[in-house]
Amino acid sequence: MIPKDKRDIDPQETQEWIESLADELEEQGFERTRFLLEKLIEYASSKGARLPFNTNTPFINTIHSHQQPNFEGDRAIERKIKSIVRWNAMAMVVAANTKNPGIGGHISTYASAATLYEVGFNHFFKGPNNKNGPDLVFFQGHASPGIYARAFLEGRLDKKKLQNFRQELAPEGGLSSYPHPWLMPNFWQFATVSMGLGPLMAVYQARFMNYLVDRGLLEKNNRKVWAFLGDGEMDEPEATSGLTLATREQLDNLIFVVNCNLQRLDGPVRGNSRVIQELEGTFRGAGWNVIKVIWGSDFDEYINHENGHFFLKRVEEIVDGDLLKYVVEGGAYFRKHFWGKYPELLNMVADKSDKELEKLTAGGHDPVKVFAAFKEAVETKGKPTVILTRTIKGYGLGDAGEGQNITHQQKKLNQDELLYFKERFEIPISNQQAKSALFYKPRSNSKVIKYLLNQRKELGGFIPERNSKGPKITIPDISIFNELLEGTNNRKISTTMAYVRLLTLLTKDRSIGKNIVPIIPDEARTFGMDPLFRQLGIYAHSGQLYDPVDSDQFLYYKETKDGQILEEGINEAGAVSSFIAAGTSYSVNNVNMIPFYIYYSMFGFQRIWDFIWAASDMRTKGFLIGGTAGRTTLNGEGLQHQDGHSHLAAAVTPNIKAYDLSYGYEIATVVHYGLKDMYEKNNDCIYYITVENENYKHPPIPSGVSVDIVKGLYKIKSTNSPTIRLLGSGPLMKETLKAADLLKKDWTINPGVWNVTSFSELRRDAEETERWNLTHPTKNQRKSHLEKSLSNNTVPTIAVSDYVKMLAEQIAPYVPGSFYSLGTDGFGRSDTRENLRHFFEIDRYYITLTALRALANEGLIKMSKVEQAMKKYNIDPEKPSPITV
Ligand SMILES: Cc1ncc(C[n+]2csc(CCOP(=O)(O)OP(=O)(O)O)c2C)c(N)n1
Ligand SMILES: [Mg+2]
Repeated sequence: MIPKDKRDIDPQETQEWIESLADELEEQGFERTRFLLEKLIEYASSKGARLPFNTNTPFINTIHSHQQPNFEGDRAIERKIKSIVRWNAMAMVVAANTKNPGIGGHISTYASAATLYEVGFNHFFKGPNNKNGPDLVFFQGHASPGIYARAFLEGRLDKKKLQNFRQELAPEGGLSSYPHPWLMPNFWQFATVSMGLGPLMAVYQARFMNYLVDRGLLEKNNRKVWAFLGDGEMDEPEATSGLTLATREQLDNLIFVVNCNLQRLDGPVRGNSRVIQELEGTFRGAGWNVIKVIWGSDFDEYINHENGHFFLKRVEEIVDGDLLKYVVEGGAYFRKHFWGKYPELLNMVADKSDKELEKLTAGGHDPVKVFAAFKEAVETKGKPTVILTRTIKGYGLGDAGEGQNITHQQKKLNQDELLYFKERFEIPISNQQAKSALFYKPRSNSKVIKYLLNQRKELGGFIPERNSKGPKITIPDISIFNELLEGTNNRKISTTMAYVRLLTLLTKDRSIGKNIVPIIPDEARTFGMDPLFRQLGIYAHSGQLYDPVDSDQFLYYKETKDGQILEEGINEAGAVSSFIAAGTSYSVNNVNMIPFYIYYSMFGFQRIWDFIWAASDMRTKGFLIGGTAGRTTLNGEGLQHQDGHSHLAAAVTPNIKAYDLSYGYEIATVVHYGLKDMYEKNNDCIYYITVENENYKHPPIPSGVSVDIVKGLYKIKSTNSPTIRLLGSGPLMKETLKAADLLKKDWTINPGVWNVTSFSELRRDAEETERWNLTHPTKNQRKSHLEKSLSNNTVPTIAVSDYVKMLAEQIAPYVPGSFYSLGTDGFGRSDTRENLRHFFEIDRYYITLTALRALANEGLIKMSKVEQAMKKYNIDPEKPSPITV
């Protein structure tokens, strides 16, 4: 008999319906039953019955006990391996914090996830030599001690390394706190600790694998992308933002495993409801295959019991806060508060002691249940799978933190707690060794080690393992860009147009054209890239299933399975994840791909800097192109579009080389150098180039400046005995040259003029030089490019850019003479370029004014000349400041 439901006006009839369904289930099976139910629902809906939309299934395991496959391993040995890994992971954190209190580390995350990872390592994660190609695994960053502890058993990391957890600076090296491909370049592939980025990056890695296959650049394979995620992490907006893309693209190579220990750092993820059910709804709604692994095998007997419906009813009543309390309070409390609600339920556990009740396993700690879920996930076709698995945070810590609110931060165990841990997981070491938290590794010919190595061998070798070099690649000669190097004569174009031309030339190149990945978040028309739609095609896994509205035109919107362009829609976070997937392809797919991601520069660093930082962490290569950049050059769009500061962010991202360019030949020079730098010399960096939309004539490249363009500063105009010099940059080069004309014409001053292509590269070089000089005081002191270029003349310098003043100021300490920076601090405005440049005080008149005042400050001209200039150029001394509005 099913339990009473208040809404049920005729329980007898309900029971009859259920019984006939039960008969059907028994006789005809699931498929037929599901069909009948669907028909009934369809019929009821057609008659006007409005059925509530429900994305949830009952709060039990998706795979029922009678559906689960056999576990294909030696459970006893695997338990031993797992216990030893648990011990060493815990000992690593405890030892590090005993030696250096406050060094940090996490015990509880891995403690909850151990079974998930061990089942993966022993049975699923394909290694680099697997004939189906290696899987990619995004590990939960805070679980890294467990991943190190396993690598220790595998013989990949030695004891010294483990002792130096979080002490990479130790002379013999150490282990990075979290996954980091710079600090451990042969080990970690993906940086995951900025939570929420991992899930989105994983979606796009899976999608990019299909892109490579669909374009014929990678053989069809059976590789999977696994993303292990925290349930708290799923609250980050990025974590769920790729879910519908994953189904739209039918990413059956993608598996999310959400470690639902129901806790985050401060406390419960959802104390008052159930995070697993909430996530189930989200993922099912997005069309994913959802496998819940909530209850361990110990619970099967209650679910399958003749009174099992009481169990089903009870689990629907409780919330996560209750589940957490049962763990912390123990068996008697669990009996009273959970089972005790209904006599039928209480009866079911009458023969169990409190201790036994306490030990009933959660689904995520039961290898049999986890194995079943992983197996179904890898076999699922046509859609991605998420496994929502219930675990216990700090599992095995006992009083030291199991399930407690403080558990995330637990880093130290006292001697009793260490002994408890040792006993609970049967670690074969002495009590004395346990109290000292010593590492334990069985002999290499022991069953445990042999088994573990054999499983990895069968699966194709160890993971994680990072490949640091892509295959050899030859970059074509710079002459492919001759058209840009030669200038535009009288034709006026923008640097954006020059960039699009460059991209077109590159994609046509026979040797590397196919490796170029143009990425764009719904802004191709803004940048004049739409002709590429037809030429290169827009990637669509399913091809083009419709006749586009512009199909009668030559440049129609062409979607195709082997399309080269990744048109990501209004989704900068997704687009940069594609950039990361393409830019790490040399390492994770062994295929050199060269991403060119162009976007509205305001929606780059400002909006998704964390992804760009992660890209840098992961040694991504490629070009980020900040389009329509410059606070006054992008006129008309107003304050939310006008970027005057992305170069500051770029300057402090360690391996980003940032350029704000004025002319087509500069773009050709920098891109060509960048291609060689990244793909021939194998330097792992990102080139950030801002391009603008102001049209003007582009001169041909002056001779001998290529090297200096890349270094960040080259000479445009020299004078015999200069009294002042102007540094222009990007779109403000034009105003700088006009100012030089004014100075000459109106004041007979002839300034030297330089073009700064990169303030940040100049500063880096100067700082490195200074650093060397500091520690080599008696050696011949070195000179930076800035010094070599400018130190012949100690005259005042006026630097101007379309960015905040701080951009140019970063080189001030290294420039001889006084230094004045003009820039665009303040909110943007929609107005003409001319008005904006006046408003921000960076136009030719303000440059001239600043130059005159600099000379007056030096006593070279009278201050009254400055006032004269203000009158002459109509500069109002009481004009409102751009930064105070
Ligand atoms: C973007 C971001 N915000 C905050 C943190 C700090 N942080 C690290 S772990 C953690 C809690 C993680 O909880 P959950 O995702 O549930 O993982 P668990 O450790 O419980 O498996 C927090 C808040 C972070 N690493 N990244
Ligand atoms: Mg959690």
